[in-house]
Amino acid sequence: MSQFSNANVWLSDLSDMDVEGIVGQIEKTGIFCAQDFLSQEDLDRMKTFVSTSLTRAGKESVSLGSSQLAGSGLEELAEMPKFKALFSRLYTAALKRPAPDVTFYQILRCLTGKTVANHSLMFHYDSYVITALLPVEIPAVGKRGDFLLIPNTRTIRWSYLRNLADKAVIDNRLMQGYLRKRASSPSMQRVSMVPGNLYLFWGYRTIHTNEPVDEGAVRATALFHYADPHAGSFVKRSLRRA
Ligand SMILES: O=C(O)CCC(=O)C(=O)O
Ligand SMILES: [Fe+2]
Repeated sequence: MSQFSNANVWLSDLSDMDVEGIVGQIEKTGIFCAQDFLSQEDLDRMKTFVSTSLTRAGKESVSLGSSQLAGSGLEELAEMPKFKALFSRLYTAALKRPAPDVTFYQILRCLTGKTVANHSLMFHYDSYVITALLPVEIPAVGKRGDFLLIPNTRTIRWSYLRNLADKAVIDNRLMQGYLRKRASSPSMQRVSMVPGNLYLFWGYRTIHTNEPVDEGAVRATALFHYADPHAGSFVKRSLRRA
């Protein structure tokens, strides 16, 4: 079977009404799930890639960027015109603005070993408007590393300093402690992700994180982040340089 056969069919059939429907669902429930986005073949190739990467990393957690994904299939997905178009279509439908060029801030996060805790329960807002999460491997037993979210708690800030202020509110011990306590309460939305499904949410607007997994287990997720509202910000550039 050809690569990304399921994804191709789903993306080809997606009408503008469907895209509006996805936007509506993310606004209302915080997250949209496209089931079986990957075929078993696509998943197997990615799983093999994860396992090789973890062996290379000494069986500890590792995050790989776009330049390190050759052979995984994820770099091919990121270049697929129909996949890229999904993001610009969602952007325009949601923000009623022309969409910027689609280039992804892409990562493959592989969590395992003693380092799992360092990469779990770190609540944050992403720097990008749209986040797509593609679980490749999720433990079948023990702690599954559920995805936790409090959806759409802020609007897109067109001011970079306002964005930094929001981030500062979340990124401190007191708030992280509060959110961790809330993690087990019903007020926190929880998604037990299924490998091969594609999950879409407003990463910039949503407080989110993942729960840990057991040391001996593997949790691997591919992330596609799109559209930094502050890409052209003079303040951002100035601060980076400082
Ligand atoms: O792996 C996950 O479930 C979420 C990761 C995430 O939010 C991120 O890398 O920005
Ligand atoms: Fe994130």
